[in-house]
Amino acid sequence: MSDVLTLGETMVALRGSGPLKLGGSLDLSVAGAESNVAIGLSRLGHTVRWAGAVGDDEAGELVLRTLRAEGVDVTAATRDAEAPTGLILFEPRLPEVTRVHYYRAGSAGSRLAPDAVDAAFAAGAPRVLHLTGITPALGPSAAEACRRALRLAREHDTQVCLDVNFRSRLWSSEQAATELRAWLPYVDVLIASDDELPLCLPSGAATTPEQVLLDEGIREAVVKLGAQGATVHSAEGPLHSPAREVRAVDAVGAGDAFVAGYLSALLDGADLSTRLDRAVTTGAFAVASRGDWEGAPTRAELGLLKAGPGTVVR
Ligand code: KDG
Repeated sequence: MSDVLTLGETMVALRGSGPLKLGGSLDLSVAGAESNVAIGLSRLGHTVRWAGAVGDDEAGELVLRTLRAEGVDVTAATRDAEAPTGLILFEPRLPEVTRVHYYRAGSAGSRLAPDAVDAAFAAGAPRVLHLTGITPALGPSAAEACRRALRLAREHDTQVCLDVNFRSRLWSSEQAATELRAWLPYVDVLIASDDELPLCLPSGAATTPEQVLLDEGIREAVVKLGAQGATVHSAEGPLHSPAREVRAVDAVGAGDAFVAGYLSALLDGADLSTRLDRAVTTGAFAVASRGDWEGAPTRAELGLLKAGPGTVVR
């Protein structure tokens, strides 16, 4: 049994250093919101299974080797001989603005089959299932795989964490709202940025968004506020944590790192304040490092953020 099961698309990632149309060199890695969370959790000492699909190609091999090297269990991952591994290009266009280009329509990840989820649960039900709103946007099969995972989680008493992660390039806000609202009865921990919250709410809700979510049965509604930190809403009321101050290098992957920190402390049995504290800490590591997941801290490194500028650790 793993602590966490997650599923979604992981792509080959190419990162430029300036405008893509000018050419130049690109760094090769992998990226995917759910596998970013999986790596973050694995570095913090948790057992994680990733059940995505990759093509039967060298790009898929890169994805699987990378996840294996990071200690993520990929035994439930599938290879699709009929479709390629997806590709994502990152174009840092301004110091604070990165453009993303997807080449993932019809990819193996978008064709993830519900059977793969059965196989992942058959190997042992996890304590936590982590899903994002990206996977159901990829195609009907991937959406059905998520719905299957939600039903299996309920059958096995597995807690469910959903990170809304709205991607306007993949679907409309109406499509996202219809799908994700239907998921809410299965969700224990909902994580969203403040601008994503309305996607999860019935229209015309009379009270605060967070209260509506709690009334819907969400146990913890965690709202990411970027540089302002994050607030968790629960039956105990709201609890806020400011963001950790770091020199921002690359915000891509910060939300996933935040989720990894939050779930890590939840798995440790820590209270809400500790969950939030670890989440803003791991989020800050991601902001301070280039790449989707490369800067994720190990448990021993969590304290490094307290070291002052210019510190050399010998
Ligand atoms: O959170 C970072 C990821 O979103 C990104 O690297 C790739 O999963 C991705 C997506 O769909 O945008």
